[in-house]
This record gives sequence, C-alpha cells and structure tokens, in this order.
Amino acid sequence: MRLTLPIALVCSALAALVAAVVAPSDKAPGVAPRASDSGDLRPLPVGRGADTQAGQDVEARRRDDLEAPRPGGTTADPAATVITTPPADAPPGMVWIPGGTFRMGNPQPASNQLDEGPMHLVTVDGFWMDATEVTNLQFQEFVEATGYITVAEKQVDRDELKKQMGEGAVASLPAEAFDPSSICFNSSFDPGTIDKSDPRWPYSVWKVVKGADWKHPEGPETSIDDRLDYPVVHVSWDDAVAYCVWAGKRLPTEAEWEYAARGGLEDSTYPWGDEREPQGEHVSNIWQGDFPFENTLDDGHKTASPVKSFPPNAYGLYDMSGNVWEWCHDWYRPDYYEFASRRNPFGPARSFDPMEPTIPKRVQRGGSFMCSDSYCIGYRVSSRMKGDLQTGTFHCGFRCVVAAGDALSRN
Ligand SMILES: [Ca+2]
Ligand SMILES: [Ca+2]
Repeated sequence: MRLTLPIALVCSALAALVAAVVAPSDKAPGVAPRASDSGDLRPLPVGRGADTQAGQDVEARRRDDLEAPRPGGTTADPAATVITTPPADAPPGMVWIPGGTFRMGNPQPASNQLDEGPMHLVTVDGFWMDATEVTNLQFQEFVEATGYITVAEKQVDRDELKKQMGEGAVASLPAEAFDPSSICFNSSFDPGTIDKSDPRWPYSVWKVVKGADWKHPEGPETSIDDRLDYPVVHVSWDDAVAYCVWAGKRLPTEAEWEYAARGGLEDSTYPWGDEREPQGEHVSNIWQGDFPFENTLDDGHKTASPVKSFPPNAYGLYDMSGNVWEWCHDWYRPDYYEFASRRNPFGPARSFDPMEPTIPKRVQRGGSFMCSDSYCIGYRVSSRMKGDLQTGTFHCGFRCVVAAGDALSRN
C-alpha cells in the first residue's frame, strides 16, 4: 500500500484532518486514516500500578494483551541471566552493546514530553548494533540484490485511498496527486505566515516533492552520486524492515535504542553527557538558530551529513543524536512506559497517538538535522517521536540490530 501523505497536503478533506491535530516536533504531519494491522486504535485504560504489589496479576495479564509478540532469542523472564558477552564475532559494521539495566525515560519531562515518563528500570540483553545509520551505499546494495521499490517510488493506490477518503474525495483529486513523491522541507515558506502561537504552524514548513525518494533525497534534481556515505532517507518503516530482513537483522526496539544511545552513561541528556556542545564543540548534526527561520549552520551541515562526521559514543555508535531520525521496531504509545515489560520490552501491541489517533505509528528516535532548541529537541536520548509507518521523509532513516539470542538461535 502506498503512503497517502502527498494527498493530505493537496486534498482539502485531509487538510482538515491535519489541521485538527498538532505535531510538537520537527516532524512532517501524519496522514489520512487507513487500514492497518495495528488493530484497535482506541486508548487503553492503562493504570499506574504496574510496579506496585497490588494488582500485579492484573498487570501481568494486561501486559500479555498489550505488548507486542516477543521475537525468538529474547526473554521477558526477569530472572534470566543477562547476556553481556558477545557469543560470536561482531558482524561487519556492527558494534557489541553489552546487556544491562538502565533507567529509561526522563525523570522530569516537560509538559510536551510526558511520553518520556515515567522513568523506569529496564533490562536488555546484549546485541550488536550498526555503528552508523544505514547508508545510501548499503541500501543501494539491497535494492540491486532484490529489485525492491520503496514506498516513495510508487504511485498512490487509488483504491486504498477510497477506503480512507471516500470515492467522492478521491475523484476530485488531480491526476498528479497520485504521482510518486515524498516529504521535504519547504525552504520557500513565507515567514510572514508563520504564527508560532498557532499549533498548526509546522505544517507550513513541509512540502510534498514529486520525484523525491531515496535516490533523490531533496528532489528529482538531486542524487546520491556524491552521497553514498550519507544515511538513506525517504524510507518508510516497511522499507526499513524489508532491508533488515534482507540483511538478516531487525530494527532495534525502543528500549534497545535508548540503552545503546546512552553509551553506558547514567541519566545523561545526550549520548556523550549533559552538555549539548561540550567545550563549545558541535558533536552532532542538528539545527542551529531559530527554526524554521534561520539555520546558522554552525555545525557545518544544512541537511544530512556523511555518517561518522561526528565522534561516536562510548559504545562506538555514531549519530545517535541528530543527523537523521531512526525508525525503531515498536509501535508508538505515549503511555507505554506505564505498562511495559521491564526485560527486553518489545513495544505495545497496538499504536495510539492521541494527536492523530487514526494513524498507525511506529517509534522514531534520535532527532535530526531539523531539530533545534527553539522547537523540537528530539536529539536528547530520552526523546520519543512517532511516524506514520508508511511515510518516508528526507530526514528519517534507520539502523539495524542483531540480538545475541537471535544469533545463537541461528547457530
Ligand atoms: Ca546542521
Ligand atoms: Ca541519527
């Protein structure tokens, strides 16, 4: 099924939908409702008693119902020995993340960061993680081997759209609304139209670009010829998973991602510590200046940067803060931390974003070159973001993991 975001930006019916919600981030807006395997999207009556003695049995049953199926090679048993030693040599391009227990989340989330709480202890078993975001070169190898076509390269599925919008609305769309396209920054937005007191203002700074896809990251006139070591972008969650399957890997869980991003530091704000620019040095690719009006480019990069442009964290992971957002395995729910398993959590069984409740979303982490302190601060290790799983954008990519248990089960 083809994403419908381009339609959202050209169809008045979807524009009304978009206008009804707020995305407090640098993220492009979500899209129309659509069929999904996410199932029931209603909010769940989740309590806060998961860590209390009372109601433990109820909570255990609730978790069985609410959490996603656990893959082979991982355990939810809190008594199981934590895997800290790699059972084999690291796969090429990956680094070992020794298992352990950490405090996940934000101890004092701001009012627009409430999904980062409650902070809670999580134990993850060891795994290998790609040292960098998946690059254009790596994705090119996948496409050449499989003939895979990403969502941004496909025509919009008219029949699918009818299910979401109704026949009349689809019939009124111009033919070009179905052309392959993806989402980029609208650098020609009119500053005079930006009213930051209006929560819908971020929608002014995005645009649908016909011909934008992973091979044309900023539109059809651009290419990856000189960007093979840049992170691949304009990939949907499904596209990322297809790559992972081909590579014999999977997407990291949200817990694995945050544990790895922290680099063994306790309660730090960033992968390297608590100062965003230690000793005045820029150590990540984000946005400097007043977003979206001015990017002062103090870190040297207007959009994406080659992977490894900045120092790695203590685990040897690059760009865990900034450059491009990274898809995670988990469905997104703002209340997931309230009922998540404490051992190898694998995400909720269903997606629910109160801001766009009809759109199934997966977690994204780490922020991007579009994140600034004047609006989105998604580059913190505890920051949570969510994206329509069928929408790619010019500032979201991914990296993969291989769990120790997964590797052992294959041997
Ligand atoms: Ca930058
Ligand atoms: Ca990143």
